[in-house]
Amino acid sequence: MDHISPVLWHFLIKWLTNFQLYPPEASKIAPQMDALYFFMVLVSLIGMTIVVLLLTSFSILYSKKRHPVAVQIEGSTMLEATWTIIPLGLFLIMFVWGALIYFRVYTPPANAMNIYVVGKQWMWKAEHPGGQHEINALHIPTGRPVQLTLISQDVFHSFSIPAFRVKREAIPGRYTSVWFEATEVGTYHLFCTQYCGTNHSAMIGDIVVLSPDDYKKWLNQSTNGMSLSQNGERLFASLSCSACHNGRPDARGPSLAGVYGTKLTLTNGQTTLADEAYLREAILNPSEHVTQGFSPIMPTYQGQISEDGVISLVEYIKGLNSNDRIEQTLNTTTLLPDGEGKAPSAVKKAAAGPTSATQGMVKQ
Ligand code: HEC
Ligand SMILES: [Cu+2]
Repeated sequence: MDHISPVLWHFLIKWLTNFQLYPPEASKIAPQMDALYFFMVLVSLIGMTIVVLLLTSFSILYSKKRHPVAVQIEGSTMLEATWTIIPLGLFLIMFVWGALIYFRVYTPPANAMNIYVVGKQWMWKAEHPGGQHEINALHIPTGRPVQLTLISQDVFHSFSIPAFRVKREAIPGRYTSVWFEATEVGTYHLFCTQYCGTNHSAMIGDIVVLSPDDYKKWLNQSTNGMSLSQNGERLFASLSCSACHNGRPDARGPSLAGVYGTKLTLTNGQTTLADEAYLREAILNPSEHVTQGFSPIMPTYQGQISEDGVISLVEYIKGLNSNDRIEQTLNTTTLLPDGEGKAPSAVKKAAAGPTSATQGMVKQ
């Protein structure tokens, strides 16, 4: 082919061989999402067919040749009611159907495993509870609901996995979440679907779905010896959170044991659920929501802890179920819990810090 530009030709071949009308359905929600989508396409097609048929037949039936003199027809309640009520019914079906799917996608089941995802120009960083980090990739098992808690470190990004039919904004300063359950082992595309600057199109990655056994293997291979909550415990001590949150009766701050998942009453009378998002807010903007019975003495940690550090602290606080646990942190400021059975080697790592910290920040 010499008449056609080689670039265009190459593109055409590539497009023809890779053309997929739909990405594979690789999550539990995908077939449900597609059913609604096909329903909407079908309704549109039927609507379009009716309009085109009427248009053509009327322009033939009522042409000037057949009807030289125009006749004015004034209103038909029956006709107008029909073309109002039928589409209204169809749109309401789409609305209710869509809303049901929406609530499903954005309400993670209680038994979902949680993975944190931090978006930044221009990459995705995933953090597993066990401390495994990955960049522009996410390993997950099949057959288990996975919840992602997303946040951005700079601008708006959007985390999209077409094969799972899910997509969720990663917003600076706020946790958002989405969940899915992968059904098919394989590797799928991850895209950022919110224009976020020069290299937006390179903000892509692989979602690697493994069988539960392979996933366990992967977790063991990729561990750096310190889980998120262990790292959080280290930060809790090094940032002196423990000076006020020591769990003792005369402590200046409230005990954080068991606080996760409870309803807190604030000084302004509002109640709020202490979820991940609230814990994050409480650390970064403590004066915005002061817990009843306490004075607003907690300093803000805005700018001193990276999002990764906050995630570790949140995971540590989530896991605190008794004051004894906090006492342990106080007693073993540099030591990690011995129950985990890997004290000596992990301690060294803890002291060195798993990631290089930004200048001026505490190592996290
Ligand atoms: C100077 C003492 C002080 C220090 C240091 C301090 N806090 Fe607090 N913290 C408080 C007080 C007092 C409150 C309750 C009033 C409020 O909500 O601001 C509080 C509230 C909280 C809450 C909300 C939970 C609740 O029951 O109200 C969280 C979470 C929290 N602190 C985490 C931390 C973390 C993590 C650190 C270290 C990075 C830290 N705090 C350091 C005094 C402190
Ligand atoms: Cu982006």
